[in-house]
Amino acid sequence: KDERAALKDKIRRLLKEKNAVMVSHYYVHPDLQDLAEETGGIVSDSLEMARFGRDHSAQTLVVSGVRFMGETAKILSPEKTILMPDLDATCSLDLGCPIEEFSAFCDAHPDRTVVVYANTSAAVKARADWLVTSSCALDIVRALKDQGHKILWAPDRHLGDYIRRETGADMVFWNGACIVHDEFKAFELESLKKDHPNAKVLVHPESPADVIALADAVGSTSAILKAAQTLDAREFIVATDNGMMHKLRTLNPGKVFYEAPTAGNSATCKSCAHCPWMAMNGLAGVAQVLETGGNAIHVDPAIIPRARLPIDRMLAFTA
Ligand code: CIZ
Ligand code: SF4
Repeated sequence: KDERAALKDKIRRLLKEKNAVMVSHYYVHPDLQDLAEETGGIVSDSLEMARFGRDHSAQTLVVSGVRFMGETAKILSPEKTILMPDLDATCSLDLGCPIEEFSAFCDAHPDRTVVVYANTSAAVKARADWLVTSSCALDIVRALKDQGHKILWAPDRHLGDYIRRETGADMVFWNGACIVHDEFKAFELESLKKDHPNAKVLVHPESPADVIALADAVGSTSAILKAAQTLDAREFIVATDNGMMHKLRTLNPGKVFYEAPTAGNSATCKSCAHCPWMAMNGLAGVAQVLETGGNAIHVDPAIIPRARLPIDRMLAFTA
């Protein structure tokens, strides 16, 4: 406990000394979420993390999250130093969408507008027309459909198919999935609903379709936070990374939040619904990179302008 307090003090001091600011994702450890907010940074989803990093005056950003978030920050602010506690913190969606195969897939569908999720490499972004996150994907695809576009969607097939069902857009899909959300199970969720008949079910759309079908509210992390505050209920079952529980509980004292069941977490595993890459972020890593300047994100300068285009479109659309 003392060690944590000492690390937090050290980070507070180093942030000032280095003119740095921290941005943390909702899925990282509560210590990193609280410290980011307390020191003038934010805790948020990848869309708002990107916008905040771009607009903040600090010359150094510490990004607690996964690699694509650091890369997006670098693409938007190539002149800034972007540090991450662990450069091996990646994402199954990013890993499952290598640029060579993805580029060939795009070449095979030249008539389609390429829409990719934020959870992708800089090279994949540089091949895309639009970037989206789960908080703006529906609106952007709906607008493209209304303008007559046919869509090539990558990489999360559950989110893509959810958007297709909601918008009726003509879409072809890359076959990717999030290893966390893909594990939520509809059968077990129905039985948990029976145990808590008054609970409302909040689901992130990276989850399978039969889990989404049981939801009272479907949406991004920010939409889930909003639903927990506005829906008329005291109890909620939440199908997203359990890192979200911290914000849900602190913003809603008196409400009760249960984790939706995954293949393993009902009895045997307390932390199945948690991203192993998000979990690589910790206080010690933050302190270390601030002190040494290690783990700086590099993106090939040759692809930055092209990778920036779909991100700028998204940020302008959601402004
Ligand atoms: O599942 C993720 O990694 C999410 C929700 C990213 C994001 O857009 O914040
Ligand atoms: Fe990727 Fe899923 Fe982890 Fe998010 S929670 S970083 S989508 S693997």
